[in-house]
Amino acid sequence: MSATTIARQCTLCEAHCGILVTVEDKQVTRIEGNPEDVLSKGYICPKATAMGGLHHDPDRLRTPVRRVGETFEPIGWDEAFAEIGRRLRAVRAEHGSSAIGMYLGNPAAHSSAVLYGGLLRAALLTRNFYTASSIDQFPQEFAAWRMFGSNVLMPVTDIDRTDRLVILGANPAVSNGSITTMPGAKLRIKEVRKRGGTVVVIDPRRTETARLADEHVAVAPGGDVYLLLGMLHVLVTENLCDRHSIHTQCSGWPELRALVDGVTPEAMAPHAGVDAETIRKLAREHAAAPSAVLYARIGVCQQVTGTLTHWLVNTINAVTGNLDRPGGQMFATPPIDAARYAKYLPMGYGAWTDSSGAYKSFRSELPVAALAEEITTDGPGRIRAMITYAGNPVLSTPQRGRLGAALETLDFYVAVDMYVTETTRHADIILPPVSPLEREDLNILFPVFSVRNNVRYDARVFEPPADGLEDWQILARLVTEVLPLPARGVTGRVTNALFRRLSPVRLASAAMAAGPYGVLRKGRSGLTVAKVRESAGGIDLGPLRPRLPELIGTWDKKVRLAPPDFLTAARELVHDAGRGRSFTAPSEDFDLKLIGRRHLRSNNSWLHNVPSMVKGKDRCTALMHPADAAERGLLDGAPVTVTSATGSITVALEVSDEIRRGVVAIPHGWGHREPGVGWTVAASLPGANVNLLHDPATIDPFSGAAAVNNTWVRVTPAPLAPSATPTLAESAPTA
Ligand SMILES: Nc1nc2c(c(=O)[nH]1)N[C@H]1C(S)=C(S)[C@@H](COP(=O)(O)OP(=O)(O)OC[C@H]3O[C@@H](n4cnc5c(=O)[nH]c(N)nc54)[C@H](O)[C@@H]3O)O[C@H]1N2
Ligand SMILES: Nc1nc2c(c(=O)[nH]1)N[C@H]1C(S)=C(S)[C@@H](COP(=O)(O)OP(=O)(O)OC[C@H]3O[C@@H](n4cnc5c(=O)[nH]c(N)nc54)[C@H](O)[C@@H]3O)O[C@H]1N2
Ligand code: SF4
Ligand SMILES: [Mo]
Repeated sequence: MSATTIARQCTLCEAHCGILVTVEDKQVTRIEGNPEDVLSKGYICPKATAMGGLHHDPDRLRTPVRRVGETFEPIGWDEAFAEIGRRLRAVRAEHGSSAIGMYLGNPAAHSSAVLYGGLLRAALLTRNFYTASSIDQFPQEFAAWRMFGSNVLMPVTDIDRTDRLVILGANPAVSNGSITTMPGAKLRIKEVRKRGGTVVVIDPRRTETARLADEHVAVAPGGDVYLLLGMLHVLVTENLCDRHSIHTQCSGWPELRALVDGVTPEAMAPHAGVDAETIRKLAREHAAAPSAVLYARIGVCQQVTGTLTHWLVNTINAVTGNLDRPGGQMFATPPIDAARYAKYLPMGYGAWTDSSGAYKSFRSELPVAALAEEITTDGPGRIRAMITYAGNPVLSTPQRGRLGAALETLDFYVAVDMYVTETTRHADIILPPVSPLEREDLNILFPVFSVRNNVRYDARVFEPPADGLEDWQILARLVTEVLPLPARGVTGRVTNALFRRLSPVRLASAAMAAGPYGVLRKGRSGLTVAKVRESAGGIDLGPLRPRLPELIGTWDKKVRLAPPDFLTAARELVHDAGRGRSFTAPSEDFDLKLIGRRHLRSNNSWLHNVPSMVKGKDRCTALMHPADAAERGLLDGAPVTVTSATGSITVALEVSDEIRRGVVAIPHGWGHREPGVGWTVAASLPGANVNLLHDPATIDPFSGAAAVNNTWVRVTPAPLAPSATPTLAESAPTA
């Protein structure tokens, strides 16, 4: 049997690395990096091979299934859509539009089917719309919206040209970057140093990224906001700001200066957990470098100060003249220039709330932390039916362990997913898309956040099975089912026929024609999908170019350095800090701060069924400093109980001095031993759901994002047999 090799991308994470997939006898026999890929240049991480593992996984659903008692039975597509339509329309007729809730998970953003996700959302007209963004980049979007006039204008870190890269709350050596698409992040970081630049990592853990850096600053979790305020004070009082950039690009400079008056590094140091001299040095070196950029990501998003921290990150970049210039923070010019138009979209901020009034709508959706309560709380806004698409919120979001039971109480629940997961096991019907290797796509979202302008294409490696549907086709059928169509028998067929012709690739092709490189602007030399398809690894559209003030959505085209509500919140924070109250001070009952971490072979909750991804040691461990372990009499490898005000879980302890004292790190997305889960490999693995420890009420007050890096815990020996032979934790000198 001859082998064929097809170029496409790995769609598991934002990096979308170019891969070459070799197939022999219908089996994926090799996956390697595509050296011709214009962005990843041959780089792949160990997860890429999971694209093959997923495709061949016997546990992956290949046909729609309907729940019968405790099990699922196959059902035909037409029958499935007819039943879903009937049930959803009945719920809406009886209880109104918002009685149908919808949740969109992370992989939704990794294919252009997300366009149809948006269409379904619009067709539902529900206020109960949720996404993984509200446990992810919401604070970053909120800060972007207030400062630049659009939530899409989250600036990209120009890592390939910077002289100084300062990373806060991100571990790109493992994650390969997020909201700055930078495949091969490790190599890019090494390049900064090779060309004489400096890399600093600010993180409570000496991460894989920190090990590549010139300097590691072990900040206290949640301490960044204090550290950045201290830095800003130094920049202002020592006259280190770039006045020209401030005056031409920004507004709010006098208010910003007033804010940091008296906010000295000495005053901030105890709350940041970083000494004053380090804060001063960080400020001075940021200003002195020819170009410098602060890059912050999820570690600081998932904090109660998430929005404020991202505001200060953008602000420091701007006032040191590093906004919209090479080597600083820039905006991409993607082939579909979403940011240009996004500024006209209403954000619907606070237009409605959850039933308790605690969570405000932002980006016309509600924070996911409210979800379980919105299903179980009686009242006019109660969710009676759910649609989940590419998400596993039972594991991935804090719900006090109540979401699974809540899903059971629904009148009807339909999931679009290829697995029976901790979430979808509660569904009445599961609709599985074909495997990612069976779909064709154009990467339309991530060029908006890429370190170089580009466009890349995903070819099908396998022809989809005759009765297989791609996500977009499933979503399109769902749109038809929920639209209030008259004479449904006829109009439904017409709508379906219309949608069948409008694949996202076709839609993207039209949008690209009208974009900055499109045929409408460039004539025959313009970009077309055909040209992208023919390229060996996508088309490079050049380095990031300055885009201000054109792109900005504020009326005067100025960047807002001092949004009034941010100033008020920051003043309160400083005031509290002056009285010894801060987000980094431990409480009486709990003495350790819990944060998250990611592993190179894991992807949120869902690669744990591919054997090559989970082989080796237990990944879901509580990482603790040796001195903290010794103080508590805890043994490396022994099971420990981690308790917060919200819940308690048992995992194995891992002792290492890479983590700051007083901090414990546990990864999310584990705990697959629930009954009925269809992941047979994952179901046998150790680990627990860390989100049982996080309180959904702990949120970033601006964006409503779940602040899961702000949970206090206590760790005690577990009354269980140890899973491995424990060794006495070495006691380390106390810092
Ligand atoms: N405590 C804590 N919690 C966290 C985080 C953290 O750092 N700490 N991180 C958060 C972040 S950043 C994120 S993005 C979320 C992720 O949260 P979610 O998006 O809710 O969860 P995932 O684990 O990504 O689950 C993805 C699901 O989509 C399915 N899937 C995969 N590919 C496809 C596809 O192509 N089509 C369809 N239809 N389904 C598909 C998988 O089978 C899986 O069930 O988790 C968040 N949760
Ligand atoms: N291998 C792998 N890659 C992934 C994923 C995965 O699950 N596995 N998930 C993908 C997704 S959905 C996303 S959103 C991205 C996320 O990409 P990153 O943002 O790079 O995510 P993490 O690796 O979780 O890094 C967060 C860092 O923040 C640190 N941290 C925690 N609290 C604080 C704090 O208060 N201050 C500071 N300064 N640091 C803090 C943690 O120690 C951790 O090192 O990764 C993507 N890539
Ligand atoms: S970094 Fe790894 S998982 Fe992400 S796209 Fe590249 S190969 Fe795939
Ligand atoms: Mo994420």
